[in-house]
Order: sequence, then C-alpha cells, then structure tokens
Amino acid sequence: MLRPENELLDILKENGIDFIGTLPCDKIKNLCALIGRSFFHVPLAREEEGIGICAGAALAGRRPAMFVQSSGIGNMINALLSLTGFYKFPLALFVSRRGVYKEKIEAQVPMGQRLPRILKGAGISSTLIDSREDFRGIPGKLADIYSKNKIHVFMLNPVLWEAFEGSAGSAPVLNPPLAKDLTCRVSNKSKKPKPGLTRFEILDIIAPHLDSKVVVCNLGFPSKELYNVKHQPSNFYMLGSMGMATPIGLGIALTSKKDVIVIDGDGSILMNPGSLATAAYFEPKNLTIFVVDNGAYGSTGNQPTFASSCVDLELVAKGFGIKNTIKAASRKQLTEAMQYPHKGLTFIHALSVPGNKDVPNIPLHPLEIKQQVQDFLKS
Ligand SMILES: Cc1ncc(C[n+]2csc(CCOP(=O)(O)OP(=O)(O)O)c2C)c(N)n1
Repeated sequence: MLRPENELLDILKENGIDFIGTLPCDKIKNLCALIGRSFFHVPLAREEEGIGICAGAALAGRRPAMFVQSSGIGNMINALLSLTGFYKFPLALFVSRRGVYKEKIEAQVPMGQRLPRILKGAGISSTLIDSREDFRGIPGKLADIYSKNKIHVFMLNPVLWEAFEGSAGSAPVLNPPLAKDLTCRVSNKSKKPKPGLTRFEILDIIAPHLDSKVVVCNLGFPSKELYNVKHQPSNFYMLGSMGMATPIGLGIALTSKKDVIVIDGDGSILMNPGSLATAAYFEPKNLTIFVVDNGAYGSTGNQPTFASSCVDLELVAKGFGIKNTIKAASRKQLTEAMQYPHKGLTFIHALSVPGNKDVPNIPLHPLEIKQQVQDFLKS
C-alpha cells in the first residue's frame, strides 16, 4: 500500500506544485526527506524566511508550498499577512499540527491547540486533514489557491502517519546529506572604512548599476528613497514584512535567470540573519545582497542596532559561508563594488551615516508593484 507521505506528495505533483520550502517536524520527517526527489526543495533556517522565498518564487511564476510545524506559524504570522496576504501571493501551507494527538511535548500544546482559532482570527482559511479520506478535498483547494492567489492552511493530524510508523512496510526514509562542504570560510581581514554618505546618497551612486535588474528593496525609507532616486518596473518595494528582503531576492534568484539585487538594511538583516546561510548554501550566481548599514533602525527614528557596536555584517556574511564579500563607504569604493566582476553570490557591506531624505510615499498599489515585477520576470 502506498505510504500516506507518497500519496500526499503525488497529489501536490499532479496539481502543479513545483517549489517547496520546509522546516521539519518530527511527525513529517519522512515526508520532508522525500520532497527533494520530485520538487525544488528549499530547507529553511526560519519559517518566516520561507514566506519571503515563496513570495519570490511566486513572482517568478512558481506554485509554492511549505511544510512546517504548527509552532512555525507563530514564527511567520506577520510575514504571512503583510507579505503573502497583502500582495496576494498564492501559498499552500501544510502544517504538521502538534499538541492535539498523543502529544509528548507539552510546549507544543499552546500553539498547536489554538492554531485553528489563530488562523481564523487572522482571516486565513484552513482545512483539517485527519484521515487519508480527507486527501480527496486537497486538489480542489489547491486549484483555488493558485487561481485566486490565496493562502490556505492544511492542518495535518499526526494520526495520518501513525499506521506506517514501525510497521514492516515502513523502511525509514533517510534525509539526503547536504551536498556541500560547509566548512567555515571566515577570514578576518576586513578593514572598516569610515562612513560619510547617507542611504539616499548611496542609492544615488549605485542607481546606474541597477538598470534592468530585479531590485528587492527594504521597507520604509529605503524603498521610498529608491522610488525617488530610480523607479523602474523591476523594483520590488517592500511595504511591510521586515526581514524579508533577502529571502524574497533569494527566491527570485533561485527561480529566474535575471540578475537580482537586494537592498537590505542592518536592522532587517539582524532580524533574519539565517537567510544569509540559506543564500550561501544555494550560492545563486545572479544574486547580490547590498546592505546599507547605517547602524540604526533608520526608518523608525534611528534607534541604534547592534551593527553600530558589536556586529560586523561582512564577517557575519562570511561566517555564514558567503565567499565574495566587499566593504564600501566612499563613492569610489561603492562604484568599484558595483562593478566588481561577480563570480557568484556577492555581499556588499555599504557603510553609511544615519539620516533619511524627505521624500514622498510610493504612489503605487502593492498589486501594481507585484504585477510590474512579474511582467519583467516574464520578459
Ligand atoms: C516585525 C517588525 N518589527 C518592527 C517593524 C518596524 N520597522 C519598520 S522599518 C524598521 C527599521 C528597519 O531598519 P533597517 O533594516 O536597518 O533599515 P533602515 O531603515 O535603517 O535603512 C522597523 C524597526 C516592522 N515593520 N516589522
């Protein structure tokens, strides 16, 4: 008899899902191990980054899905609402629901039990999948998700997998080993040039190098300033979901041949640094992560971030395994960094002084922003 894991993944395949992000749960470990055989599989460092990566993949025309634990919903709820829901990206979320069936870990209970109410309160539709018979309803929901650009959550009861646990027909499925040598490549040679330019001045200097590239820009003033310095239809302006710029850019880079530049901020990178590891692991040749480090949460009043004291973001990037890293502060250094003959994934650490330019709001509707970038990616 076909294992339920295979049956479920077959349903996804038949319905055109072609991109899956996962953060494993013990209950779905066998299912997670099978995903890489038939799908583009992105193992995640945090569920929230998966929301950004899947949004990027959806921009590039993929049909993304995620497999996570119920606790992971708590790690993604803002991004789910302010990115996926706000821009109307399609997403099928398969959630291993804990805390409701023979649960041995108490800490799983508060989130797992409340999950349906949390989702209802968030305005997200969901379906309980308590038996294999419930699989029959999945194709109809999937069609709805991708035709209407919706989020839908399938709550997978652990009872689904129970019949095959420890039984004769259930040879454990082994997770494929990571294919790369992840030896730390840190070298501590970086000198810290002195910042003197504001973010706006930096954007102005690099603007000619953004031509006809997909630019994913950090929320708040960075996006407003970029719109005023250089608007082009391939600019994806973030209007919320702090910490998601690099994951979105990574998702696009993994699924498109276009060159992608992420303009991120120190506060946002520090909120979701794990996405640098994901980027380093996949090493997309077409991705540049350009971090404007003003040592502050510039858009909310210049409160200092740890990048102003103890953290060197270039070393962080190196530590996560990104090989090509550059520090730049002056006009000359920034121009050289943007002209750097990119051999692959590159991290540019642009040091700036705090300060926002008094620019008007972006007059585009989020769906317009999305459409323009999608059209560019199709061209
Ligand atoms: C989850 C979350 N927490 C806090 C905020 C409020 N917020 C919006 S922009 C921002 C600062 C971002 O700082 P950084 O990435 O360093 O960029 P900068 O504005 O300094 O260029 C903050 C704290 C938010 N939007 N989302």
